[in-house]
Amino acid sequence: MARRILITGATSGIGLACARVFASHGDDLLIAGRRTTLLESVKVELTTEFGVRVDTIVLDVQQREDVVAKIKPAIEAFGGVDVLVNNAGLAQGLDDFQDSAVDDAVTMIDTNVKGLIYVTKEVLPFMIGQNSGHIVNMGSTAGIYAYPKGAVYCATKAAVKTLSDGIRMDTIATDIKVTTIQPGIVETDFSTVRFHGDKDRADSVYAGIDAIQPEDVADVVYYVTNQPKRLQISDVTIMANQQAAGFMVHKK
Ligand code: NDP
Ligand code: 8X3
Repeated sequence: MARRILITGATSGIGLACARVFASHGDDLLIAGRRTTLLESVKVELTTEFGVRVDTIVLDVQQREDVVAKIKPAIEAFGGVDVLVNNAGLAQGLDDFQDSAVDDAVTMIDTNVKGLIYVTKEVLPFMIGQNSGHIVNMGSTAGIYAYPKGAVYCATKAAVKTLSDGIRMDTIATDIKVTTIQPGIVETDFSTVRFHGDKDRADSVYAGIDAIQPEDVADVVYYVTNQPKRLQISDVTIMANQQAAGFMVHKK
């Protein structure tokens, strides 16, 4: 039976790959992101290719009132939700903390931490009401191993892991599952966004590394959401073969 999957940040990278893998298995999708045109093109692609239902929410997860106004009606129209993939997120800048922009820090905290909280608070009542559901939060190896010039981004991803663990505890009396996915270096638009559009600098991050591809992460997300009811995968860390810790990579 088709499940109902809500994915934030489904317009590119890991979120888009997740949308594709769920749709390819016949699941229906409620996809969110800020870029309206991309959301619509993903909808057309997935409905045409896989015949699944795809609803869209134009949403900036930083905007609390917007999240509150849009998520609940969208889920009601969609008929409920079985899986939430809290994937929307970003890094801004790569600078020594003392030189970093406070505005960048605010954007990362508002998106990666507060946005995740706003969305989850709107979705959880549906899951609690049906006593089932799975929340998959996109953490990072950056949340395990801090690295130089990434203090705030790493802190936001450590917060994602801690939020997952806390929500898992608080919903222990329900059949809801909570998983943190902690990927290492994944080749997406992530670094272009981090460097404010500097594509050459972004490309240099992935040069000499056979980086993880977004589809690799999506396959893991799909896997963790397809386990028996008795089994809950609490967290998964995924690294490139040339990676041994956060920013510790061996370039060839
Ligand atoms: P991308 O830049 O390709 O994708 C980021 C997605 O997040 C986009 O769909 C974007 O959509 C969405 N997004 C960003 N800000 C907002 C916002 N305020 N409101 C709603 N959606 C938002 O990067 P990735 O796919 O790599 O990143 C996805 C997640 O994976 C992030 O949480 C990131 O931290 C995490 N991650 C990435 C790794 C990597 O190496 N790439 C490794 C580990 C974790 P739109 O712009 O349309 O709003
Ligand atoms: C993204 C991975 O190592 O660039 O979370 O921070 S890293």
